Amino acid sequence: MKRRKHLLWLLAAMVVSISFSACKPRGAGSAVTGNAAARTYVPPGQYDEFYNFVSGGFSGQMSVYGLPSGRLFRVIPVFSVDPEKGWGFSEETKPMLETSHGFIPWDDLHHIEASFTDGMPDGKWMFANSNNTPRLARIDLATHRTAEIIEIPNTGGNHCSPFTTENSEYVIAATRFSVPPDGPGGDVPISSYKENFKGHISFVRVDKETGEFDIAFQLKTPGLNFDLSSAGKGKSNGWLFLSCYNSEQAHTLLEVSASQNDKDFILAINWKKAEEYFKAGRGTKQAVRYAHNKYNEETHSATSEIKTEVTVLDVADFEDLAYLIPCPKSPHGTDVNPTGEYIIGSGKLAALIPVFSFDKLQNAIANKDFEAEQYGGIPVVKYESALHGEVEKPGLGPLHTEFDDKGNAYTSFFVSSEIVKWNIEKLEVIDRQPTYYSVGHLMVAGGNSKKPYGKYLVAYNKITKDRFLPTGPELCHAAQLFDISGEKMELLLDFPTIGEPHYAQAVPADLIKDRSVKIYDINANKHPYIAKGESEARVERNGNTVHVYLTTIRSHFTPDNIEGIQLGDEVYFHVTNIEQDWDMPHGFAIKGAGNSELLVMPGETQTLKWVPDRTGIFPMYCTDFCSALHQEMSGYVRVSPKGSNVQLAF
Ligand code: K7E
Ligand code: RUQ
Ligand code: CUA
Repeated sequence: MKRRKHLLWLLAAMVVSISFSACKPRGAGSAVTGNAAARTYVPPGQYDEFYNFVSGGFSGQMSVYGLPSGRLFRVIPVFSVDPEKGWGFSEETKPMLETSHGFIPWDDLHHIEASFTDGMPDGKWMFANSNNTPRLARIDLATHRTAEIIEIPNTGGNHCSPFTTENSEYVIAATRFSVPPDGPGGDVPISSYKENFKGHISFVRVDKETGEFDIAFQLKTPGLNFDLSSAGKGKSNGWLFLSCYNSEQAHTLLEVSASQNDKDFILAINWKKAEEYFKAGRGTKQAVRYAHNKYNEETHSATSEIKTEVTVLDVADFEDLAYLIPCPKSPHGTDVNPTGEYIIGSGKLAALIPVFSFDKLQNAIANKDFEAEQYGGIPVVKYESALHGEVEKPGLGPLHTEFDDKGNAYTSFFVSSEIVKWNIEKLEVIDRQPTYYSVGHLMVAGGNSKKPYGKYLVAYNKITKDRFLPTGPELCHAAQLFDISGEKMELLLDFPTIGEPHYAQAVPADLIKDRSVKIYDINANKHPYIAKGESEARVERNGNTVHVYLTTIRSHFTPDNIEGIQLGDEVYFHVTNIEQDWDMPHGFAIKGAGNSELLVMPGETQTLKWVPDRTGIFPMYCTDFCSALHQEMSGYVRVSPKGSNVQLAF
């Protein structure tokens, strides 16, 4: 009864907090100190200190901001088509959005994780997950493009990802919805959840040099819902910690039925042991289907391949792989502090923050200090024996924790809409600042590394309400920048984000800016349909297929008048941009083309497929303002009836 009351109280608090946030709190604007503007002002022509890579949520994309200015530099298309970059429109980029279910032009991008070397961001890649049709992406920071996407089998709702180990040996992805393993055996009654539904944790191996990744193996667990995870670092390097909600193993009305137990779990995995067992051949091969898509920067084209097998190890078959730590209540984030000693749970419905000790956990495991009953074949460590301590009454609805370089933690509270700074050793609250409104993730620059840069914290809020000029029924989501160099956090800036922001990473500008690819060498372009200069521009017919080798340079297409196209033809415009100047793209569009447009960078070739649906004259034009004569950069294509005697001419 008491438990139930507590839950109702929390739910009520949630509702109250959301409706309260509808009115502008008095003095909301005055939380900003006098020289905040100066501290976020990056003078014209100067660079920001950090790149901030921010999840775009249900937009499917990743955005790149500068910190401290909050200026938006780029939206990197990842899981959704993007007209601005022609992503998913060109024949070259379409394979990136292929899955075992076919071409899927949308997904829900939640988390972003940097590549790490010795526990520090190395500026090479960003990893991102998609939640719906489970995928992982690798973004190359030299090109700020998605270089690789891999589908994750045996998974439903790939929320618990991507999290990388200390040297990015592995990117981890785990299932949020337990599901029966892929394949024909998946056709089971939903009520058979307890027997048939399983959790899977994927270990995606990353090549240290090229960054290329693929699934090495998966661990199968009882039907747990994995929410988020963190890899150990320093002393806990070699371990993984995953929060699990729904220990009730409910499959309906989770809102209530998955909120019964006082405690759910954090699953601790000894991943180095798992790797040993995998290498010793202890796994079983399972037939699955998953897409593996790669973008090749030499051919400027992607390929998609369907893989058909994965190696699975069942944690219940091993005694020393996995341990459960009870964690109050429906934990969301689980975060490991910079030294690797403390593991912080964030029970969404808990009125405290539990802090676990890695040393104590190791002792408990060594002494078999376990609960009498296992859970699905996994030993459950006694709560008290792994606990460093609890932060009492920190706020309502804790979600995520990040760290600074001085032994402090910062936890986001959705329900009470605030960020709370607390000392990890002493478990004492030091400061709290309201967020406007209902913060989800937060990020300290380098806050999940071994040596956080400190200085800046960004709150990624779920609700904007009255912070910006109203824009109809829907408002943007918003981020808030805090200076955390002092004892008290100081609010410096609000800025809007794209989609719904979840996790983000900040990397010092110096680690990335000089690695940026500035231009592509046309002579290194290995695209099979390149025209290296205007003299190679031409139109070729092969049955009903027409290949147009088109070049662009300020400010014309070659060729720009094409006749002899017939209804029933499939026309491929292979557009090569022969400019050799940094940042001099040309665009390409033709009336009536379903694939819309291309954006072609200097030295690149991209292809637009067009199947004309009627006869007539079709204008084409450059979509990116490229010179004073951009409006002149256009042409015509004539389409005649099938079997017409109009000769091919260009
Ligand atoms: Cu990382 Cu936003 Cu998907 Cu928490 S979730 S808020
Ligand atoms: S023209 S650069 Cu499209 Cu009116 Cu403006
Ligand atoms: Cu080329 Cu505008």
